[in-house]
Amino acid sequence: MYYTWPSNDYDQQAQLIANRLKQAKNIFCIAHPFSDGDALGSQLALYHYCQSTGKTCYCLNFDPLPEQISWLEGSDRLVSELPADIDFDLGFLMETTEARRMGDRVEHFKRARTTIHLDHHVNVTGLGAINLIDEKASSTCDILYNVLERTGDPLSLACCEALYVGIMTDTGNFRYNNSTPRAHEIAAELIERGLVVDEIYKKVYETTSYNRVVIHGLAMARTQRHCDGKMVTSWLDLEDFRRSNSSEVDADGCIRNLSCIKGIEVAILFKEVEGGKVKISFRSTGKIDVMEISRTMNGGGHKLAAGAQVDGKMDETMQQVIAKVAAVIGEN
Ligand SMILES: [Mn+2]
Repeated sequence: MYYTWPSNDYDQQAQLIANRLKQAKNIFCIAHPFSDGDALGSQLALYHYCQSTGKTCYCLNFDPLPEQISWLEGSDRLVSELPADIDFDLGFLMETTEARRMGDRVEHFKRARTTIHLDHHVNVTGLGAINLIDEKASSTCDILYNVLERTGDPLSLACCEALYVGIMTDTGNFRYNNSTPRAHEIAAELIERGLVVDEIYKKVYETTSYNRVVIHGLAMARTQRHCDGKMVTSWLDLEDFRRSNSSEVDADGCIRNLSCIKGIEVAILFKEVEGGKVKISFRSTGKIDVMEISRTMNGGGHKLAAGAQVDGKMDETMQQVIAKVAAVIGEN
């Protein structure tokens, strides 16, 4: 289903945006806070397209970039302010489901004479004068490629690389079910333009830090089984983070490793945080609704991935939560 405006015809709409882009001189773009590969990829792809066609493009971005994508060419040219003396022909809003998530950023969007919103999430309200929102698209970079292709202009290697990283990261390196035939087609077209995919893969997925490996190792070594192997748990306390000189961000992905264990229904990771609190992450393989469980602790999320933060000591919290989840598993 496409949600587009003014036309509901995808081709027409993509061509309209391509034409506007070709005519424009001064452009800027915004994406959601705390960039992922698709948010940064779509911003930088637009930036590189503008660079090679003699246009000015400002990429507004206010947050630190994750290491996995910060190597992308142009990452050092992001700005946190738009120059006051430029009249912007076009402002792009990308990879953003709702204005609320943008905070003050949405104010910037109003600076452009024409606003364009590109996105692939479900239930998105188009916030632009022109919107191209395709729920079936693998990523925003997928949609942006369809627009850039229609300009007829050649795409630079840096532009192709940014688009590829967006599609690659949003599809989990072409493993998730949004790895559509079109996503593969676009990847093929980008590769034909000269991308070196194994180098990109290495930078995105096989580059990590020492601290990250150490903190993951600690969590993995403490993995425990409960309920005949239907539940697995592990934990990290503040002392672990201090000793390994790592931060909570370094522990990202631990829970995914736990949830890959064959035969489990629920994986839980407990992390001690400052202020006498414990953060709890839940993953379900399908049978158990972990959002329901996390809601009983004032947390949230969705059926297969949820989290909560509670006051309390690690030992007691773990005992209580494990008992609660064991009861849910027993009922199912
Ligand atoms: Mn995306």
